[in-house]
Amino acid sequence: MGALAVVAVEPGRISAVTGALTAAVGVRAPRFVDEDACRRLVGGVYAGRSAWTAAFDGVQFSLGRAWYTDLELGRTGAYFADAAASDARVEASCPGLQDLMRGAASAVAGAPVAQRRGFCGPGVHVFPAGGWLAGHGGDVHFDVEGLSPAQIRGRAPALTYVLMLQAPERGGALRLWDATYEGSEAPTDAMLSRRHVDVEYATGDLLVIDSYRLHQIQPFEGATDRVSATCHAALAGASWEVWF
Ligand SMILES: O=C(O)CCC(=O)C(=O)O
Ligand SMILES: [Fe+2]
Repeated sequence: MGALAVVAVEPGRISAVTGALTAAVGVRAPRFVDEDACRRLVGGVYAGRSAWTAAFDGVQFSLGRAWYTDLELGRTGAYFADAAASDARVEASCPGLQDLMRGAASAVAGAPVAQRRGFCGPGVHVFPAGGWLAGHGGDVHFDVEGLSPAQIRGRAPALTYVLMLQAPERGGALRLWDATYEGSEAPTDAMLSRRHVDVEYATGDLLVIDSYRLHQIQPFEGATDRVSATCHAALAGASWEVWF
């Protein structure tokens, strides 16, 4: 069996992601966004700090609401009630970021990608330097929370997009396992013992993975928060839609 591969595509060629993902566990577009643009976006994220949403007792924050956090925290009512305002906060702090993420998803899908009705659009994760996740790493998980039972049953195509806006000083890779969702959100020991690869991010890199793939943020060090824009995309019927 070949090595567990994460392949790179040129930023202008991300339409090749879908094909590349049939053979690789992840596809990276190095420097998809240049450093100056990332710096501006990160400046906006911090200028909008009072509008961040905290989750898991301050383990992480987001600009814009993330479905999986509100689902786990029993806040789905707040998620839907706040969706339009969540998008307005992201746009106010990071103008153009949601369009950039949806544009990336459209380029990969080769078709227009719509915002999922009622859901929050692409948003930003902030994992604080020196925080719990920096010390322990994140949850080992699949990104299936936002998929409907029918989508999961039919294994609807679903992709996760991560744009690293501010890489931490050391560490903070995304570990990708040679294992995908098999009907339970709890990874088995057998899955965890399979091979894995750690994707190290540089600021500006875009990573695309199959949302059914087992993954985990690795611990990180230094005084710099890990700040990344994220969205999930899935084929719903005949068209793709995105949410955070
Ligand atoms: O920031 C990352 O590298 C991945 C984040 C993640 O796993 C998620 O948003 O579900
Ligand atoms: Fe994830």
